[in-house]
Amino acid sequence: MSQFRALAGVLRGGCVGGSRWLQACKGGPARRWVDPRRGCSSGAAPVPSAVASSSNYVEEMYYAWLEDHKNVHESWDVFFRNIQDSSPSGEAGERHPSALLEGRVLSHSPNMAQKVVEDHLAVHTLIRAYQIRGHHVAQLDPLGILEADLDSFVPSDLITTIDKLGFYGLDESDLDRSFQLPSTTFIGGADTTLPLQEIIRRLESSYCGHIGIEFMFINNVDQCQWIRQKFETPGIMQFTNVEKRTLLARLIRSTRFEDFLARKWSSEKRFGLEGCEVLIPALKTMIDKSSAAGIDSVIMGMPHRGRLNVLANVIRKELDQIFCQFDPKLEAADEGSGDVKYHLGMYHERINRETDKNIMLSLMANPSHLEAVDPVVQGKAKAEQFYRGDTQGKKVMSILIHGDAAFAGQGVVYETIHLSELPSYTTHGTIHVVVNNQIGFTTDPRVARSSPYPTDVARVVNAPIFHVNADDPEAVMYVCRVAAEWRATFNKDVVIDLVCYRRFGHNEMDEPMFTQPLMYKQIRRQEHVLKKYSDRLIAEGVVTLQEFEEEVAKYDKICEEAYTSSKDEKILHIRHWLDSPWPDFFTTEGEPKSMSSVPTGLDEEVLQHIGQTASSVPLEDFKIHPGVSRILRGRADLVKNRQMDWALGEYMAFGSLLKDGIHVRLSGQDVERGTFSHRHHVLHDQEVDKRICVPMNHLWPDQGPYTVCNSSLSEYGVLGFELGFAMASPNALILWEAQFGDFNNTAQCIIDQFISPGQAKWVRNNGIVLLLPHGMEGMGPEHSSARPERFLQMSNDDPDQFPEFSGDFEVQQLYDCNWIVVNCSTPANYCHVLRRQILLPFRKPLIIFTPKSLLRLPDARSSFDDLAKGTKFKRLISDAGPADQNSAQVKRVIFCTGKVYYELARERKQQKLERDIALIRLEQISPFPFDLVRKEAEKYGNAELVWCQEEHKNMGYYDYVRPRFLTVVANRKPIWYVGRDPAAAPATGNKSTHLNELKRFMDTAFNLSAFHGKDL
Ligand SMILES: Cc1ncc(C[n+]2csc(CCOP(=O)(O)OP(=O)(O)O)c2C)c(N)n1
Ligand SMILES: [Mg+2]
Repeated sequence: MSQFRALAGVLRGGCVGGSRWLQACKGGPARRWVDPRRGCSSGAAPVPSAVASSSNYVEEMYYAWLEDHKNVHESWDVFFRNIQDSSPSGEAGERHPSALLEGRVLSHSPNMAQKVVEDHLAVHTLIRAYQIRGHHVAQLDPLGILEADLDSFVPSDLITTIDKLGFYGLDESDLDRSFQLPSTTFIGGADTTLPLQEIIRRLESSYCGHIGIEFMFINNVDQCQWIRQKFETPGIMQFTNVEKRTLLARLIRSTRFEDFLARKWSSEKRFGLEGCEVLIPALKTMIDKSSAAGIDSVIMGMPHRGRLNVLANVIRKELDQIFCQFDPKLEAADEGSGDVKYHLGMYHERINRETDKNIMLSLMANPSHLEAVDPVVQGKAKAEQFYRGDTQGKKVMSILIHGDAAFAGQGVVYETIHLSELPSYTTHGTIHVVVNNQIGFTTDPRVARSSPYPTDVARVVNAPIFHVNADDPEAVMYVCRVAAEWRATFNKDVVIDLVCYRRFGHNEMDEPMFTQPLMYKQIRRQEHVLKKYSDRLIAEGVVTLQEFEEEVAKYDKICEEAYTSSKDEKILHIRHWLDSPWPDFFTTEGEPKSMSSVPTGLDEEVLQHIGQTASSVPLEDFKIHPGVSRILRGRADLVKNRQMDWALGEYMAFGSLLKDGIHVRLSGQDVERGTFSHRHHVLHDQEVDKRICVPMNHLWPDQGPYTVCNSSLSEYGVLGFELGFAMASPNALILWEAQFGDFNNTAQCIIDQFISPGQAKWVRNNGIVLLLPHGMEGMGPEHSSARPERFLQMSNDDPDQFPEFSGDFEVQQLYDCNWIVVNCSTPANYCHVLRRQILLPFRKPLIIFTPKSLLRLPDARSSFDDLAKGTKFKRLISDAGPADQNSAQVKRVIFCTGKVYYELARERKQQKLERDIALIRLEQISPFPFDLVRKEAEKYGNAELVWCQEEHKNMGYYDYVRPRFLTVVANRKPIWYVGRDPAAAPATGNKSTHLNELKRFMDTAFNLSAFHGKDL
């Protein structure tokens, strides 16, 4: 608003008033007009409506114009030309100024001038209308029967018929009149004026042909101009014969690959690309252009449709490796359960033929869950950029391919797109390609989305959207070229909407006529794009029929030969489909380099150094908040006493890993400070806006980098992102923290589909760490439980089998599990488990239930001794009190995990039962420490075994630990349950109920006759 006012003031005071302006300008340079494309003239005014009504002014302008047409602004030039052209015969050729003015201008000038100005404004508005709404009438549907924007309505400001000119107060007679083109269009090329007819023709061709562009919502004027220039400049969409032949060759490969699969495996699901064969040349064009711009690594994510074709013809996976996937008899060579062929990933380095440069292409493995892979791809791309120092995305980029229904319907698309501009999450521009076959399984778009296009979600980040008719391969290549240039120029997301069709059913077994009869009647009539394009190139003389047929035969032969050699394949190597190999981390066979447990203790001086940094402000003249100052002083006191709280324990873990050059990245909502205000990893100068200090990055000169970043308020997107980040390198500790543990369920898909089964499906390790604040503290149904039961239920260790391991039990067990679930009760053990995560010779996801009240509980502190050299992570913490000394007399052993230990310990002390009851903490819940639990059970051979948890009986750990305890004691003893009753909600909303529940189960825990006479 204020800017607008300031501008208005300048205009009022400026030389815009009639003859005053002319006089002032007369003394100026002879030519004061600037190229309208670059903006407004500083000293000249185009036809201003109010001014134009002044006959004096017009007269003066007219004389100036007669002297030399270039004396006046181009708009006045057009104006006088129009008047001359529309003068009665005789006058037109008459050069006597006063006669013309008297006859045509002076008597009519107010009306005439007004009309000319209005017409010009109308034409400007018309141009803008095409730029904004032209895409609504673009011919995007190859079938010619559907509306890509789900609306047959034609905007009234587009000139689809001559009578529509009336909308602007124009009519047919105006078609030959020339109009000045505004600076916001490039349709004129070198011409600054064009006849109306030509203006409309060019607008129609730029905006209403096979390409529909949505970009006028972009707030940045330069970016809008850039797009206008790319699509409006006459003749810009031309291709050389060589380019056309390359395009044809790629289309042949794409089409014939699908044909080949269909011929050989007619009844196999493969989710063919038929109807969008152009996707392959489209991706290749983007990659060519990006390679030319300096990109040498492209990370891609895509759903089922056309995936095998992308693997074959874009990534260039060996065809025999793809074909052998169809052999049902092949046995898998690797551990794990594997995945179906259209979910597997791939990683391949090759030479880009167009640029002769090396390029790494990887397609991430993904689950069936549509769009779930999007944030994972972004995280992986970000990590590669980070480790390569590619701070602007000039070397590494991501491409995401989507289905139309999924892109519109899945919320994770929004969550991912919303990361695109955030400093710690941006990948500096993603090219999104939507395979818009105008159907999702059996569902029509009109009932699948409320937005006009499936791509509207991308508008929120000002990404331009290029809709294109997929049956026009050259139009598709053009938008791909522009998209790649856009990404290279602006480092922002861009969307290509390939409007196509699906030639067959959802998969090859499906009958689409059940649900889309008319659409499929049309599809059956639809000529194949390869046929259409080859006919066209043959007609143009770009290729001969013989050349075309030879190219087809050549590729068919390649497929046949690969098919033959695929039959020699005896074993299926899932390892060959790895999307993120870590070559130096494993042996050449992909095995861990050692299998022994790792000491995770630290030197005293390291602990002291980290402790001091954690309690100080490493920058000069940096004023922190007094509250933070108090926290740092508290830390300093702890360090002086060789003690640590939770935050210090975390500091010790991160700091010591950084010392070894490990990258540590902690991401999640409000992680910088910590939801519970305990962490304070980022200090804020109280006097200088946005000045921050991350002490963790000031520990050692050659330390690894520490990244701590508050994320967007998303779990699905951000956890997926961090999982992808953790894929890039084994030498990084990547942690995602939920604000409260239960919020992990909005990221359930990432947990269920990637984290739990990732290695089993795709033979890839991942060491992501989830920090899930958990604990029943009377905070209500939410904010209490991180749902341990869900994680434990997915743990793959056998409850009924006592494992017989040779070698190092702890490490072997970790190696065999799908993930590690811990609930540490001390800061030292938390530090150990984080360090173990990196020091292990393999990577497993680590789920940590983290405390809330324990963050500050004095009893829950650790001594530096607990982290001293030679110490290690304790999977189980034995009782070290009187019970331990008289184990045979102990009547009850209570096993527990996490915070409830402190409540039990307090109560036991109060009731003076320390000799009778042993308290044992399970710190690593899964994989279950069978060996250590057995030792404890044997040690307290005369005692009852109790499992105590604060969670409700149908939640928490009970269902997981119970069968394992029974396996340990060979079913000879019961394991009694103490805890809250079963419930539907994870916790009560009522504080007093919460306390009553606590009291009740504490009473049971310490009532030594509670289970007497009870049946098992
Ligand atoms: C999250 C999720 N929900 C449901 C499905 C089941 N499903 C598989 S494909 C599909 C239709 C997808 O349509 P679209 O995104 O347009 O892709 P197309 O198959 O048309 O290429 C559905 C609903 C799924 N795979 N993932
Ligand atoms: Mg679809």
